[in-house]
Amino acid sequence: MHMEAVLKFSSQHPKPAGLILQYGTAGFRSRAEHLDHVMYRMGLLAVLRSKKTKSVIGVMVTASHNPEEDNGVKLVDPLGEMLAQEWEVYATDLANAEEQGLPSVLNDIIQKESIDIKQEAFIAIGRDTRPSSTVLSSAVIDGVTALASKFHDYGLVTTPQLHYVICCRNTNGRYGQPTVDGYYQKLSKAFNDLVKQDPGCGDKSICLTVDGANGIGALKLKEMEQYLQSALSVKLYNDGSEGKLNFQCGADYVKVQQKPPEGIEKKPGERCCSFDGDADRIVYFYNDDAGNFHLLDGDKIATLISTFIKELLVQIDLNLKMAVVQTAYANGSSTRYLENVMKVPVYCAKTGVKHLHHKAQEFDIGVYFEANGHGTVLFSRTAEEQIRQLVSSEITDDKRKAAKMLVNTIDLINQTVGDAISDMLVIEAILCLKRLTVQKWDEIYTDLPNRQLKVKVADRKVIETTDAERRTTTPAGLQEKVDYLVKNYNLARAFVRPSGTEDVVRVYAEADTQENADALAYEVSLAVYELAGGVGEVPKPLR
Ligand code: G16
Repeated sequence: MHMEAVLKFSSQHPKPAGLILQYGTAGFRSRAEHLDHVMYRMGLLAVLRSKKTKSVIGVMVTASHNPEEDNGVKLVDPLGEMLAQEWEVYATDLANAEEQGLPSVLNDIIQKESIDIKQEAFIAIGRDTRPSSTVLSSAVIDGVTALASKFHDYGLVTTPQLHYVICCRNTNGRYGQPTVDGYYQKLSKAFNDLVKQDPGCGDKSICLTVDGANGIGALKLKEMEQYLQSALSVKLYNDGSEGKLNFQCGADYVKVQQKPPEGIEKKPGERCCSFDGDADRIVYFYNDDAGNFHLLDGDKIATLISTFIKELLVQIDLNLKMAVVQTAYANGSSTRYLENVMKVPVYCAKTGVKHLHHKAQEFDIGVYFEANGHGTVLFSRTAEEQIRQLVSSEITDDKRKAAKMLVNTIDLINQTVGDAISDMLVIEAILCLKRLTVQKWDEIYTDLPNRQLKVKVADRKVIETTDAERRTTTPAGLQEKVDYLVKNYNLARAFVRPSGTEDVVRVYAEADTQENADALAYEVSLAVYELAGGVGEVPKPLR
C-alpha cells in the first residue's frame, strides 16, 4: 500500500482538530469548509471498495437539498446503489481518524475485508453546481491518486446520472451506454416510444413548468430537451442563471413549506414540478382557480406509478408480486388508499433511500417513494425478462401493446436510484396516456393535513428511534409525551427523528385539519425542545 503517498497527500487535506462527523442518511454532510479532508479520505475509501468489489465505484460531491453553503459526499456501489451499510462504519472511522492514524485505519479495513491490494481500482467522480464542489472533487481525486488508482471525472452531473453510469460500467453496457449522452438517449427513446403508443401524446402536446432549484438538474434538463422534441415542452425556471441553489425553491422547500417556489410564473391549474439540488427528488404542484396551493408529493407519485403498472400487469396477465415501500412520513391517506383500494401491500422502511431500496428488492416489482419525492421502481431480473419475452411471443395486439408499454416504462425508469428527470418523464407519460389532468391525479385520494418542523438540540444523537423511526426509545419520557399529545386530536399521528443530513431533529404531525396538524406539530416540537436538550429559540405556535 502506498502509505507514504497517503500521508503526503493527506497533509494537503488536513482534518480540522477535534472535528467529528458521522456518516448520515446519504453520506457525509456539513458546511463545505469542514469537508476537504473527508473528500480526500472518501477517495481513499472508494479505491478500497473498488478493489474489494472488483468494480467501478462512484463518488458524488453534493449536499443535495441542503443550503448552498453545505456540501457532502455520496458513495455509489457497483450496481448504482448507495454504499453498502457495513462500509458506513469504515467511512466514519476514516473521516474521523487523526492524520497519523490514517494508515492503520486503512490497513484495518484491508484486513477485515481481505482486500487484495494488487487488484486494480477505478473510480467515477461527479459533482453538483455548488461553488465548493470543484475543489472538493479535486480532493477526492487526490485520494484516488494517492492510492495510485485510475478515475474518470464526469464533472457536472446529477446524482442519478452518476448512479446510472456506474451501473452501465459494471454491467458491460447492458444497462445502457456509460455516458451522460447515453443516459439522454436511453431515457428519451423510452419516453418517446412510450408516449407514441397514443397518437394524442405527440407534437409537444405535453407542457410542463419546471423549478430547477437553481441546481444541476436545470442544467441537465436543458441539455436533454433536444432529445425530447417529439412530445414534451418544458418551461424551466430557477435554472441557476441568477438565484441561489435551493433558496426558496426546489423540492424540499416546496414539500416542507407547502408552498410554490419563488421565481416561477404559473396560471391556475398549470402543472408544475420542482427538482432538488442534485435532481434525485421531484414533487409536483399546482394552484387551483381559487388560488389554493396543491402539492403532489412522493406518495401521490407512488400511487400514480403503481396504479399504471398494476393496470398493465392485469392486461398482460403475468402473476408478478408488486409492493410499495414508504417511510413514516407517508401520508396516512396514501397508505390507506394503496392498501384498501388498490390492494397493494405497503411496507414502511426507515428514512433513507438505502433502506427503501433494499426492501423494494424483495419483490418482482418494488415501487419505493419517500414523501419528499425521492423514489423509483425496481423490477427483478426475472420480472423484466418475462415482460420483455412477452413482447415477441404469440399474444393479442392489446396484450402486446401493454407489454411494450411496460418495457418502455422499465427503460425509462432509473432503477439505480430516485431520479427527478426520469421520474418526471414517467409521470408525464402516464398523465398523457391516461388523459389525467393534474387535478384528477390529485383527486385520487385526499391527503391528511400535515406539518413538518425542525427543532435544534445540543446533540441530536440523544434521540434514538425504533419501529422504522415511528417511535422514540430515548430520551426518557419523550414517546409517552408524544402519545399523550396525539390522543387529543382526530386522525392524528406524530413522530420525531434525528435528521441524518442536517443538524436538527425532525418533527412530523398529521391530523384531521391543518389547524390541528400545526398545533400538534408545535406541541411535539416543544416536547422535543424540553426533553431532548433544545437550544436557541423555543418553538412558537404556528398560528
Ligand atoms: C437524503 C436521502 C433521503 C432522505 C433525505 C432527508 O436526501 O437520500 O433518503 O429522505 O436525505 O434525510 P434526513 O431526514 O435524515 O435529513 P437528499 O435528497 O438530501 O440526498
